[in-house]
Amino acid sequence: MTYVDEVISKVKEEYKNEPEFIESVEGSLNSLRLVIAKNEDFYRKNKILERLTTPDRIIEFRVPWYDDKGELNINRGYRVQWNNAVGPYKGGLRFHPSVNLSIMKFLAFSQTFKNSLTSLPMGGAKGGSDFDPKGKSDREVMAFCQSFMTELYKYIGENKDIPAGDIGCGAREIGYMFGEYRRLRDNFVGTLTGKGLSYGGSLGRKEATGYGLLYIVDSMLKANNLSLKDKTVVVSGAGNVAIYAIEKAIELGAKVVTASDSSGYIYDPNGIDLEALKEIKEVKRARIKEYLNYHSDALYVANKRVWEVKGDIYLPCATQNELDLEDAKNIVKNKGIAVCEGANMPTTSEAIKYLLENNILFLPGKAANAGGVATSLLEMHQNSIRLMKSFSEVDSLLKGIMENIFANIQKISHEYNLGTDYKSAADIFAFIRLSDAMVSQGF
Ligand code: NDP
Ligand code: 2IT
Repeated sequence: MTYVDEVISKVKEEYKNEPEFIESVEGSLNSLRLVIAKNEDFYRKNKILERLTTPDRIIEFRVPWYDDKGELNINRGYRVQWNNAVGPYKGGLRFHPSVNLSIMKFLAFSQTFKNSLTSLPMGGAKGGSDFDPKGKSDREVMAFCQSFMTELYKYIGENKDIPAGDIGCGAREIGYMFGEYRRLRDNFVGTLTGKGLSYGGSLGRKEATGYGLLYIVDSMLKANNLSLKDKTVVVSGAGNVAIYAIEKAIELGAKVVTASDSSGYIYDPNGIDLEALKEIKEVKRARIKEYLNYHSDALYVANKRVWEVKGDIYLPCATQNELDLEDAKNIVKNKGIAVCEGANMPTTSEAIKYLLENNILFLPGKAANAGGVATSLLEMHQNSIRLMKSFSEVDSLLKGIMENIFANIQKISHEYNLGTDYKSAADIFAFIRLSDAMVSQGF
């Protein structure tokens, strides 16, 4: 049995009840076959794959908070600190009822690869809670966030572990957590990123994941003699990543025809009205169906996914496993050009295989959505030097980082003869850096 197969089967056996974690490990380790085969004895001797698939530590805690009816609620909180070989732990916090240990572990594991791929000094972590901010009052969200931080603050720090946002955790939640952290530490340091602009946040962080996605899509299309101009783009989600992906896609000359939430999707053949979408989602925190109040000629499709819509570029920006084999078949049938992941692991492994076999350009989330965490690093940098960069400075650094990620992926693709298998190339690049850092620092 090869070393890769050995470790995959151990992980599958040991963590049978953690399907998302297994899926992410299998996905990455399968990409590494060529690089491991070059020096299998060395990697085996240093137990590199065992080390990479085992988190440094998992912190799990109780989060009690009172709702507006005066009732006590108990949620589960997590922080999974995966690997800090290349820099302090870094990664977001997800607040969603589906959060469990398997999801936390898959996210922390892939964050470690993503952060390594940026070439920046950031290790990997993820955290969150099964708390659902949807439908809660501001006071309830604040009560939850304060309680969550009352426990989390013990384990984080500006040089140790720097959380940020993710699904269900935006500027409001980061603000409440930062306030509590500052109070508990009695110190003003940038231990969270995604902060508001009035208290240490970075210009451009809000836009960074979506903008970064489009910058790397643009690089990839150019490398394949294509461009975004006049392309039809199909986007899923209507949250932070989706909204700013739509904004930049429009700016780069494409037409975006969809947006969605967990209830259904909007199809607007005239192009999504971004201002309406921002008002519905960022201001009113309402359902996507409300878009019909702004554009009655758009179509609302309940309980279905956007992948049935004909387009050129498909950008899944909602959640994991939202694009499966059937969806991939639709995309191929509709002569799509590319699928690029704004979300983390939105495409199932069967769907990725089918897309690659059918020559659809595919960019994995760990490359395509790395602009968010990269700009978090720029926020940390600004906090450390007590200065604020302008929007255009941050944006041009972000663009450079995304172009550099794509250039590194291409270099590996050439070296390993991978053609346009950017997924394997991204994993290999991230792995080489991590492995080198771990071996150099001893066991
Ligand atoms: P938001 O909470 O802002 O938005 C999430 C969007 O996805 C909403 O439209 C939500 O709909 C939808 N969604 C969430 N869960 C589900 C589900 N189970 N089924 C269908 N739709 C769902 O999160 P973000 O935009 O920040 O995150 C989106 C994705 O991008 C996630 O995978 C995240 O991990 C990833 N990501 C985020 C980064 C960031 O900087 N924020 C950076 C890199 C990756 P509804 O409101 O109905 O739940
Ligand atoms: O998945 C991700 O990269 C994020 N949610 C952003 C993490 C961060 O630390 O900014």
